Parts: sequence; C-alpha cells; structure tokens
Amino acid sequence: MNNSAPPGVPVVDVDPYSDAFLADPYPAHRQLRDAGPVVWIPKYGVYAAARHETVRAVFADHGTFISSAGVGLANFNKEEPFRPRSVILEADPPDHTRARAVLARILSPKAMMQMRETFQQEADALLDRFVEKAASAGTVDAVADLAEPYPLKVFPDAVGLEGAGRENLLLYGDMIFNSFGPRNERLAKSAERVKPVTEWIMNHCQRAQLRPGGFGDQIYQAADAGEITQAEAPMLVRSFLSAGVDTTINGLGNALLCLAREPEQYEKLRADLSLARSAFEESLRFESTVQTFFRTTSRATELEGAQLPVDSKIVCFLAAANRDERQWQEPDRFDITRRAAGHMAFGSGIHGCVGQVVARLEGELILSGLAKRVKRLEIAGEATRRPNNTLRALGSLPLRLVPA
Ligand code: OVV
Repeated sequence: MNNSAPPGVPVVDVDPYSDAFLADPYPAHRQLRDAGPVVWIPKYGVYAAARHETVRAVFADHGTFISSAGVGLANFNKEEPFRPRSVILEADPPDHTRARAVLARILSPKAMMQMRETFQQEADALLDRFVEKAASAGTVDAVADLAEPYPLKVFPDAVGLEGAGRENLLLYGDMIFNSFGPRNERLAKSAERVKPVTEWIMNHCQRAQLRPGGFGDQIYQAADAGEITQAEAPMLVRSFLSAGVDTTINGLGNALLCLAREPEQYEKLRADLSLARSAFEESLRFESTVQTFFRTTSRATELEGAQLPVDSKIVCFLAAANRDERQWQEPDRFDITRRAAGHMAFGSGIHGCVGQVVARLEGELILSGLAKRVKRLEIAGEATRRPNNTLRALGSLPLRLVPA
C-alpha cells in the first residue's frame, strides 16, 4: 500500500471503517466532499470521491474505472479475491455485458409485474401479523418482525429456494458486505459466523436445488441457450443470494426508521398512499443502504483536476453523494415529496443495481401497506445499528403502533 499523498490531492485523514464513522457517517461525509472533488485517505492509501458529480463521473467511465479488480478495498491485481469473483459485480465488459443481460431480463419491469400479485399477498399477510403482534405484545421490532422476514420470504421464493435454511442468507450477506472493506475485526467475526453455512449457500446455487421457473432456474435456462457458460450459472445464482436480501432488508429498515422519526412525513404518506414509492426512494437517498463501492483505474487518468496513476483504488461514497448540497436542496432534510431520482444508492451506469425494480416493489408494498393499517408509528426504544463495513444496517427498531 502506498500511503503517501499524491501531489495536489487534498488529504482527509478519516477511517470510514471505524465505529465512530459508521455510527454517524454524515459529518465525515461533509468533510470529504468539502475538501475537494477527489481526496486521499492515507489510512488505506486510496483516493475517494464523495461529491455527487464526481461519483457519477467515475461510474460513467467504466473503461477507466474498472470493477474486475474488485469493488472493495482489496485490489485483485495484487491479492487473490477471497472467493471466486462475481461474474457480474466484479467483471468488466464484455464478460459483464452477457451476465448483465441475463439478470436484467429475469428482473425486468415486465417480470416484476408478474411477481407483483405474489409480493402483494405476502406483504399484506405479514403486515396483518405485524399489526396483530403490536396489539397483543405492546411493541414490535420493525427489523425482526417486518424488514427482515419480508425480503427473506419473497426473494428466496422468487429465486426458487426450497426447504429450510434461508436465514443462512443473512449471515452470508453480512459477510459479503463486510468483505468490501478492510480485513478488520468486523470482517473476521462475520467470516467466522458464516463458516457453518457456506456449504449450504454454495449447494443452493446448484440447479437441482432450484424450483423450475424461478429466477435461479431461469439463469440455468440462459446457460442452456448459450447466453452464458454453464460455469457462470451457479455464480449468478450466488450473486442473487449475495445481493438480494441484506440490501432490501436494510433498505426497508432504514425507510421505517426515517418514517418513525418524522411523523409529519408519515402523515403525508398516510394522506396519499401513492407517495409510497417516492418515500422509499427518498429514504434510500437519505440513509443509503450501500454506503461505498470502489473502482480501480485501468490506466493513468485525470479526474476533476486530480492525476490518478494506473491501478489506483478509488472509494465512491454513495451515501455522501446523496447528501451533497451541490446536488440537492436541503439534503439533510428527509422529504418524501422531493424528487430523489438521480440518487446514487443503486449506483449508476452499467453496474447500476440490476435488482432495483425488485427493491422498489418491496419498498412500495411494505410502506403503502403499513400506512394503510397504522395511524402512527411511535418509537418505543432506541433503534440500534448493526455495524457493517459497507451497509448502513439496523439491528433493531422497537415501535408501538397506533392502528388506523
Ligand atoms: C451488488 C452485489 C453485492 C454483493 C455481491 C454481489 C453483487 C455479487 O454479484 O455477488
């Protein structure tokens, strides 16, 4: 690691993986944005982009800022990836293009319209239980009782996972998102916890474990058709299992937290349920589930006046871009009526989240179904965070519900 600051690039001496940073990242995000469009973080020897315009520019130039050297801190040109690289996340065109086309078709808006009815029924059933539990027990945990069980039901069902053990996906997701950061204690602990379930995960990427017609099986059909190789098929199922659960759980959890903290905003949603989608979008902007992703330079390049050598790592602060006052009016205000489109929570460009239509569907159905049933969300205890190197994750969110 080269930790000396390159000439002309402002140094910001923060540790984005410290407990303090993760507990409240926003002051440090401001510091990173204000120091310059491209800054240097000495502790990890990496460049950083935290302004909206810069993050967008990095994601737009996927030929210069590549993904195949890893989208976390580790540089795969210098160290072996800890697991075989993702054939979509950690790939560049043309390999990436083929894999992306397959997943984009499986998760197309049209495919989502066909899933909608099922996702709606599951949301309604779960929300009924959620409200009943609040009535009988007095309080509920919006994480354990709602944000977690919903994605854990609908997404593995859609992928076609059958039988027991899907809660293993929680440990796996936590570890994967820790692995994009440094090899710290946080990663070591989650890697230890995931050990007993790794075999289950890999086994459930196999065709025999996947219900015919589900998202997983559709990947194998694409391999049969020659669009991707047979070896890539289980790897793409692995991508679904890595990226499809922990992300939406915390996206929902953060949205519920935002609405519980801002009763006026919740009132607005109750008055107009068609705001559910924009409420979810605004909560993604306001508390971005995925905080950071890296790119690596494939050549020496200039970025907003900074000279970056070949094979440099640059960390893009999606969450900081989403509160950049150069882009947003009153960025620190949670406002479900704002146009949050253009936020970076799903990234942008060719690697922009391929599952965003699924995430949005889940967000819409849970928020509108909740607002239909519950008049007021009352915070019944302190929400806790579950620190992760990449995710803005919740541990618990105790609520009392005033029924409608
Ligand atoms: C977007 C994302 C996160 C984590 C894992 C993967 C993708 C993957 O492709 O494995």
